[in-house]
Amino acid sequence: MAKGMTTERGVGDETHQRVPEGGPHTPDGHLTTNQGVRISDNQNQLKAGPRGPVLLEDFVLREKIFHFDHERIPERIVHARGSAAHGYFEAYEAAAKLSKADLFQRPGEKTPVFVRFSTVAGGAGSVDTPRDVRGFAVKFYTQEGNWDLVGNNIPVFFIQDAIKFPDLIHSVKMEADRGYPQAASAHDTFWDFISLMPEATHMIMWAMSDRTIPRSLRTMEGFGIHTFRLVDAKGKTTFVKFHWKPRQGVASTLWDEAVKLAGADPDFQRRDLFEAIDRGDFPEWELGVQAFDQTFADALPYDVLDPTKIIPEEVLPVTPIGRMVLDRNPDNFFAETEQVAYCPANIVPGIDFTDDPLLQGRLFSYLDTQKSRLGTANFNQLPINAPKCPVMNFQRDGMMQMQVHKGRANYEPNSLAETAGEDGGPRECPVTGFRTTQDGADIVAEKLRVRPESFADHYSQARMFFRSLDPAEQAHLTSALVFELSKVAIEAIRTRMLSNLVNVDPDLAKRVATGLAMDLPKASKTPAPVQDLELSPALRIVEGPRAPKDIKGHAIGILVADGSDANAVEKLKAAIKEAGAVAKVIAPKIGGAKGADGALIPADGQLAGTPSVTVDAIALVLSDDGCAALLKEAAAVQFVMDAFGHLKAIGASEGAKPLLEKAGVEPDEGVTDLGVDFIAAAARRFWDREPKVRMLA
Ligand code: HDE
Repeated sequence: MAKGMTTERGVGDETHQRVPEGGPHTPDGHLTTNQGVRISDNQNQLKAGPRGPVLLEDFVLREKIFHFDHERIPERIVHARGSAAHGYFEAYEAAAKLSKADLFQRPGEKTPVFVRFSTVAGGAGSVDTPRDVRGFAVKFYTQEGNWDLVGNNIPVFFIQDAIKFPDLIHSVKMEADRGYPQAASAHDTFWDFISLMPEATHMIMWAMSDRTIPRSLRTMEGFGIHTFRLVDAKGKTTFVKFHWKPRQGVASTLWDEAVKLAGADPDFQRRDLFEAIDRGDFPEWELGVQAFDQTFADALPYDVLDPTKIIPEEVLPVTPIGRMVLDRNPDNFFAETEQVAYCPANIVPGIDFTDDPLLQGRLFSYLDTQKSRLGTANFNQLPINAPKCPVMNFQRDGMMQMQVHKGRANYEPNSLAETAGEDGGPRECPVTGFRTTQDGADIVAEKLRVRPESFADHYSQARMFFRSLDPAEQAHLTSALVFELSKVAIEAIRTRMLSNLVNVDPDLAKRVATGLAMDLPKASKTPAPVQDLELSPALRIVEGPRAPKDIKGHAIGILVADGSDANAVEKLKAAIKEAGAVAKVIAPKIGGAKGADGALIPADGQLAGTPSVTVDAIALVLSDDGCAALLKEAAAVQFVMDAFGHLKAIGASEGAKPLLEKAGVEPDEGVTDLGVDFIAAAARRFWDREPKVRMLA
């Protein structure tokens, strides 16, 4: 049978599993059933007469409909909505000093990866831009097995103990009786739970900050959250916290923009990632670690096993140990993005766990959930999950077994297998096989259901986070709390939440109370005194150390209409391209606009379907007449009004001035002509403008 035929499947041999573009092919181009029988007619069912009943014997119809009926699998209980890409990881020299993991040993060598970004609360078909934590899961296909670093875009978590996870997720998902809201934390049950769980307070500060409304999946940091261990060749272990730092910079949207994006393009972030990779603008992250030992950990005022705490970068800098580039889109969303199965328990020699009680619970959950989602213990044989190194054991059979294991011996030790050595084989490898580190294992303890005293401080880092932010971000966070709590119908929940916020920062609590038109209650009881920790400016996005430095990777919308200067459009497009950004010409009609010289200016998007929330800055290239026509088009006025309100750069031709005026644009640094100033301005947002356009809490 020829290679590439759909009926020939073998695990680990990708050429057999890829169905060619354009659909399945037999060598002579005929469709077949799944049994390989050629299909004579794929348009009509088998009927008794041209207008007669359908015959049960139509196996072609029955097989096709049966398969279709079963095309969906259960969605993930959390992180159902995701977008993914292939790429590679390259270690730097620093990595091998910390860990003997094979992928860290040869700087510059490429290890394949598959990365899936996700929202947490919404279903698989929900929008891309709700206020939500984003998953950041990386599968490294190393030569010594798969390593999954299953992280988030926020470095802390809501809870300290895995036993609380089902409660947390039940509270944030659609309410049990009414089935809404979808993909939103702004409702009673979430805030009821949170207000009763002070340990969530630090995470709530992050969740209400601009981190949970990222502009792009490409402009997010990623974090492993838990403290892990790296193990070197001598067996020495080092504690580490993993960080992914985007080369694209860290950037978020404004809340109003995120809300409008949900309507304008529910797939905004999925599309953004796909298109960037498609055009060769490969997103890149640096992997870094905060590495430390037990003495360092003991000196900290919080416990490194507590996943609600960070180690500020000012206290312990991040050491870069490698970089990751995403350079290939999935060929098939279902086969890859949907069927990929991550698991924090997938580690390789050179990496090990700690006793973080949240991590320990996760080590159980993921394997278990894959069985229910993918239906069989053999999910590891799916191409996207299969290691790219040899797999050999005597696990056998099970639903959807893809391998045809030969021979009599399915036990170890045995002397009958073809590969068996003298002592019966294949056998374990005591030297190079994975061995759990003994570090930290010298504890003899009672069996207890308790929270350690060292996990008791729930507010100090929440305070540090809030106070470290830029004032604009503080205002966004405060307004987000007002927005969310305004959706909470039960007043007692709002009051309880305000009591907790007083512990974080009395001023923050007061601003939220004012925004809700409620009295400020007394602070809730704290199990540990709240400390004033050193602030950490590294936590800022706005004017922070990782804000995007240029317009590389940004999208710039150029609004044109009949009568626009085609030369000016061309010049602008060239300058945008030269700067590494993408120009999108937007016109009232998708067929384009007629330029002043009569030639067609082709359009990439139609005005009503391409509002300014879909781009990072706008340029208006309009003639007097073109502008006059657009003054009567609400979508054009809104286009400009939103760009101004979302603090974006606006470049305008002379003729476009009346549109600026109608949209309420006031002159500032971000409002320019179409020259070089515009390209420079398009790199950033104009935070000083915000108080003019929005009343924040
Ligand atoms: Fe997950 N989580 N999680 N989680 N998680 C899942 O596994 C779970 C937690 C994270 O793109 C599930 O395959 C428990 C923290 C990501 O496919 C499930 C606890 C962090 C993804 C599960 C946590 C994460 C998941 C659902 C508390 C950041 C998506 C589907 C102990 C470090 C991976 C699945 C993808 C997915 C359980 C907490 C990240 C049910 C029990 C903390 C990025 O197994």
